[in-house]
Amino acid sequence: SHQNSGEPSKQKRVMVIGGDGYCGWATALHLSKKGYDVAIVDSLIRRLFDHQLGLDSLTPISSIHDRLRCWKSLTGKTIELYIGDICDFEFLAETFNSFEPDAVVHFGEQRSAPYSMIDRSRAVFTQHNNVIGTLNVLFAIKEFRDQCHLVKLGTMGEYGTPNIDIEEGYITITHNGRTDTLPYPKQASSFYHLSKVHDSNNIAFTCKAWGIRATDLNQGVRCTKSSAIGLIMMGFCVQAAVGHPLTVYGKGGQTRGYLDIRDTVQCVELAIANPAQPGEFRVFNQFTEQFSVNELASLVTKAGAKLGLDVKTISVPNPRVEAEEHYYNAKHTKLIELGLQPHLLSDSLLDSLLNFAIKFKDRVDTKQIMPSVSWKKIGVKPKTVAA
Ligand code: NAD
Ligand code: USQ
Repeated sequence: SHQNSGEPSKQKRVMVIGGDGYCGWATALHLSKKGYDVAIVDSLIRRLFDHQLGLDSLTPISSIHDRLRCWKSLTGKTIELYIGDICDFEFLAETFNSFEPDAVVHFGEQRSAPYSMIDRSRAVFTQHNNVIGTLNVLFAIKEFRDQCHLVKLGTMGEYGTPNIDIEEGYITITHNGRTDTLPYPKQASSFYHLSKVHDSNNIAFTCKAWGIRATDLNQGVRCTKSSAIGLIMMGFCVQAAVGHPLTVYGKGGQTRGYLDIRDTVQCVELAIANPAQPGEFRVFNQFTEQFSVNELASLVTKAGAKLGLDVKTISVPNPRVEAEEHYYNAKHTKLIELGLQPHLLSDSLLDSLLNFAIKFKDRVDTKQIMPSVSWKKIGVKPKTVAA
């Protein structure tokens, strides 16, 4: 079978929904470089959230038009661009009929857990945007491109933190003497994470009912150089750079799966090159290492010391509702079997994240560092969090 050999087996047309975002942009470039025909579909709404919340990314982000022009001048390759909201079915139908994708990689969702917990209207927006957007993609595939493979970004957070091993999507259970392989139980803990659970259910059902081919990539937290909300790894590096103590929420035993952005793009390419069968709902757990919050804090403290930073840690009352000490052992072998070669978190990567944070530390708004969104206090009154 075709496995990550560099060139796609046949020319494939890949639509990257959410291609102006952090993971989507990196993926669009990677696939374009590998010889796929790529189109980006994005509403650019992420840029609006950041304005609304008074958040700036750590580095300035050029406009999507400038980025695409730059790519063309560097490589000679064209990436097509469709600007619009996938919740608008007419727009989505147009993009399908115009681009005729063989695969759709769907990153185009509101991805912040704290954002979804700000107030009722943000919770509703998150679930509407994510669930209806994905439902529209499923209808578009059924109607216009029934062989098109959906590669959907899910999250490890769909599983929560059960006191047994986490499997990849399914678990075989024997109950009262009978045995079946069932969807792994989901215990998401934010309205954002729940939107991913709802998506997974809708995708599983349409694979069965309509013969759609789909891969759900339950991604862990990825290490990134981007903005302020969530994403603990870069958050800790930024705190270290500006001399703020690292904010460990509660006891700090919260353990999650993590991966490098270079592995995100590899995983997506592997999924596209080895598509699911018609009617198959495949689930891969997409992360390469697991760490607790305390472990991350101690890694950043050590890396900071090497750069002459005196990094302190404080425990802040946990703004979230989550287990702070728990068992965690999640399988992640299916992508490795397809050929994933992980970039594990190394001293040199941490060094470069920290140096990056130091370089851009003047752009950091230190008022945004302490958590401002409470899982318990969320209410119906619209909240302006920038204050
Ligand atoms: P991001 O916010 O940087 O990118 C998402 C992009 O989707 C944005 O450019 C946004 O404008 C676009 N978008 C949102 N709703 C849309 C709509 N209705 N129509 C068209 N475009 C829309 O997020 P990211 O960090 O790159 O994450 C991408 C995906 O991966 C998300 O689905 C996220 O849930 C998932 N994921 C991310 C992580 C992580 O650590 N960042 C981990 C697991 C899963
Ligand atoms: N945390 C701290 N201190 C901080 C920030 C976070 O202790 O200053 C803790 C959180 O309580 C949580 C963990 O660190 O237990 C991870 O938080 P995070 O903000 O890095 O990540 P999270 O909100 O879970 O969401 C991110 C992405 C989301 C993706 C998810 C993968 O924003 O899109 O789905 O990671 S996962 O967590 O595996 O579900």
